[in-house]
Amino acid sequence: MKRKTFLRSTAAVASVAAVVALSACGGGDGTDAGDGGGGGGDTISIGFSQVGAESGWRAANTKSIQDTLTEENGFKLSFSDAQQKQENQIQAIRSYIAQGQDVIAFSPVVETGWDAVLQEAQAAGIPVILTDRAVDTEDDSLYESFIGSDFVLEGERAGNWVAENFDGESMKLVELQGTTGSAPAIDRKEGFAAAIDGTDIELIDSQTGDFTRAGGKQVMEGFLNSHNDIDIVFAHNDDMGLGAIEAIEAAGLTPGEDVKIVTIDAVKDGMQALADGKINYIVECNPMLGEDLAEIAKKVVAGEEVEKRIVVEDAEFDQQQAAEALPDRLY
Ligand code: GYE
Repeated sequence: MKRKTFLRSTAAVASVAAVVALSACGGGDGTDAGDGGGGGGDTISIGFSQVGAESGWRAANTKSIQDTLTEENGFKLSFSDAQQKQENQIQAIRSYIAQGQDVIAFSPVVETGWDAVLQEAQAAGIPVILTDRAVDTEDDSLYESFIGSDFVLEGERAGNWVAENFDGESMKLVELQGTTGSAPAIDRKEGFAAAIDGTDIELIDSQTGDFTRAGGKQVMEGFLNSHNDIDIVFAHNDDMGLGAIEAIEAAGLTPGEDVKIVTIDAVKDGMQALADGKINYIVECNPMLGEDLAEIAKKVVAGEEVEKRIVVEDAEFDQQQAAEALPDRLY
């Protein structure tokens, strides 16, 4: 299986959207596509299929996209929420194709199973931009650009923090995974495992909490019932970590002390829990992708070259740094 080649392709790859001009006449009745469907105005019609509303990160990401792809900025945005279901995303993308949108953008809930619908968009001459999460495909001509964080690196940074602080103490660790089959769940798991490899930190259990607070709480309750010696939780996002805090407190333990917690995202609620001492460390995942998406969409429609992979920079925070960063935190 060929996967993740994009992570290695650092060079800017020419991706001239020569077919874009044709897309206007491409498909469907164009009824819902504003003037992007060949009306000749400067407005770019863009259909965006969001994963869902599963987390604080997702809410911030949706806000960034809706606040940036505005009419004042030259866009007519059609936005849909797939409720974490791939079939809903495929359906949304098909309707954007039928409407003759100028550009289609989406954040794929899982990595595999996109080739057919992406080929349909390509056949209709509609360029596709990926935000946040990657697809697993052999044919990277099916999308123009992928804008998002390096999730393997995020997992590695979380694992490095654990290794640096607890190697030599025979700690037992449980993992709350994100949505099964999603790029961030696969990559964060991989990066983290590589970072703690060779240490005496032992991964004793690992299950999905689907990136939600309720999922994190429920899975953590199960972990606490079946293991009485959990020292550390690695949660693939803040929301699951926040759910785990509730389960840990309900079990009469002190999160951040009896059970250490490291998460990824650094959204406000997570940062507050970190500043309050209930989480020990957070690796950031920046959700503010709207501006990059707007810029790439404009370039693609203008037939300019765009970078195939745009890696978003992330920070990381300990408790002290979280307390300092919180007052100015945007998300
Ligand atoms: O970390 C999580 C969200 O794809 C990076 O999805 C995103 C992840 C994020 O539900 O909170």
